[in-house]
Amino acid sequence: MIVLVLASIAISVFAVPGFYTSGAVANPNSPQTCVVHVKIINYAYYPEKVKVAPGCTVTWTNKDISIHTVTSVTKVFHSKIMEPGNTFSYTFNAKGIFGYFCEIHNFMMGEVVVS
Ligand SMILES: [Cu+2]
Repeated sequence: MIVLVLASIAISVFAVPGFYTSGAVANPNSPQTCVVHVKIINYAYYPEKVKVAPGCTVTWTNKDISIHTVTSVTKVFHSKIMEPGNTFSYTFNAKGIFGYFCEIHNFMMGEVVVS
């Protein structure tokens, strides 16, 4: 009986969503689940700089009241105009430093470091 109770406690602990995943942290051991989120808030990318492992996907979400873009400095990736609430994703397979900006507001800049 005690064993059964302990077993059910253990199952409920491990069944908690997110128990193993930490969301924003890139895990090179499971590239298929590697998604890093960047928010666009108040005319800025947050966080402004993210560091990921090769194979990771970065997803930008426009949480601002204005339209924006995510445009690679070296033309590696380029979102369409993102309305509030829209998302844009790009999977970084190559190592490097990828600067990007907003075509509408040139002062908005961010960076993805793949290493
Ligand atoms: Cu913008």
